[in-house]
Amino acid sequence: MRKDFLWGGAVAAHQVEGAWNVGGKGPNVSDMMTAGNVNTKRIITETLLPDAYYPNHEAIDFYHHYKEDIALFKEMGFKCFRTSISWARIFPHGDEEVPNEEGLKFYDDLFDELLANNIQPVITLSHFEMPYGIVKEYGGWRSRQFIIFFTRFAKVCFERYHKKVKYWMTFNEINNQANYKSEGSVFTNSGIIFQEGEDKEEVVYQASHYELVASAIAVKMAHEIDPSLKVGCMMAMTPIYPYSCNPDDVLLAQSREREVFAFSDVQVRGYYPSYLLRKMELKGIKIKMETGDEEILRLYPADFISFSYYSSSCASANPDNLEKSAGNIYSGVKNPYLEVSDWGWAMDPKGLRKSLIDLYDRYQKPLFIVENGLGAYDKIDEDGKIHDQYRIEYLRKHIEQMIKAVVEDGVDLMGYTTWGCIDLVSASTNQMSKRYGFVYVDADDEGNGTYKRIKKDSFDWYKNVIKTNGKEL
Ligand code: P53
Repeated sequence: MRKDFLWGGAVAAHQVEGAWNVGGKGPNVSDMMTAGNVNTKRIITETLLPDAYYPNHEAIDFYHHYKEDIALFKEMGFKCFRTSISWARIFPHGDEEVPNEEGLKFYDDLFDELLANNIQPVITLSHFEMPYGIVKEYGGWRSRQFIIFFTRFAKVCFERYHKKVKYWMTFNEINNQANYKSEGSVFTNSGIIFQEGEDKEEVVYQASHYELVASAIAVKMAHEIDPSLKVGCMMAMTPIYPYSCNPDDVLLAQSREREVFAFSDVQVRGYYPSYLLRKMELKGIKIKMETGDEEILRLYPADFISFSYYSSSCASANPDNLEKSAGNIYSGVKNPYLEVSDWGWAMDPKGLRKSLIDLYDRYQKPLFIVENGLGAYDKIDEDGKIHDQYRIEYLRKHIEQMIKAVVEDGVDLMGYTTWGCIDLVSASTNQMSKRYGFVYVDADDEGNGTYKRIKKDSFDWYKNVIKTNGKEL
């Protein structure tokens, strides 16, 4: 692996920071969601209900613990740390002209602390997060106004932090919202709540168009402010396998996989792929584009492709007698060759190698794995420790395949950050008990606990992986 390979960990502001109404911050979409679990969906409430529990309000209180947490990342030897900037700390309602200085100052301090520990911040601008004020007032990304609000936010961040942050991403898992059947995903990606009777797919494609244009404008701004800045797209990568070699399965898998790639195709190639245009046409989906939109998309493609990888999925043209898989985003039928996690997500290390090859073949631009990890129930043993051998196994196997993709398949890979390097609030269920970290945080699904940090066994293991640049797994 190259010497400057960016080993590290990743989180998102709303899943760790807490301090939801501190420092002038306004509420964001995740602040409006109650806790759920595997069987119960989290609920989006229009106003804050006095008796409901909102896990993101406290999260792991990273806002007040970040120095202690960064010291732990430093101990593991992190080269980079991916987090996001909470948009509502900078623009509390979302449509202000002037940013909130206290919010900006918080990220100055955070980035300074990272840099002082030789850790490069890698920053997502909107990670399932946007001010709830403008979501309520304008209907989220349904409104073209959001391009103005977002690019204003992006510009403020690039201008303020360009000397501290080189690698940026615009929207987390932009393709996640195409899963319009999951209302939670559409709300957190785009601030959209569906209305009775509307064509959900059309609403989602319209919102995405605005996001894609906003993303390209952000690339333009970043390069103008500082030509050394790199702005990537961020997509959720889920390879879709044909369940069998029946050509019907193969064709179905291919068309599902196009849904996975649709948005990054626009962001990286700079134009809507013909298959997406044709699909919209055949379904009668009409989206509003303005003059100049296509030119912006074409002129300012993403500099690199970052992605999350957790799982793969299978497509079958005859799924009737087959077991369904629990999904992350692109659920399908269960793959009989793969084990599943506590949350039913198929664990597929070789799928990561395939993903790297597919993405590199498709785009020929540097790749960055910015999320990968195992959500599991951890328990503190009698010796006071957390023996998370299962997590070590999961990560070891994935890193092994990642290295093969680089060394044997010639993929250009910038770095690897594990998801939730410190335990955090889950994005899909809002549970605290779905843990990903090398560091345990003593907090439960109801917000009880001391918030004390405890190193798990995987902590020392990952430390050695980084130290040996992936030679010792
Ligand atoms: P959680 C769905 C499926 C796969 C990844 O997910 C997803 C989602 C979104 O709900 O999101 C990414 O916490 C995301 C992170 C998230 C992580 O995967 O549901 O970028 O914010 O926490 C893991 O286990």
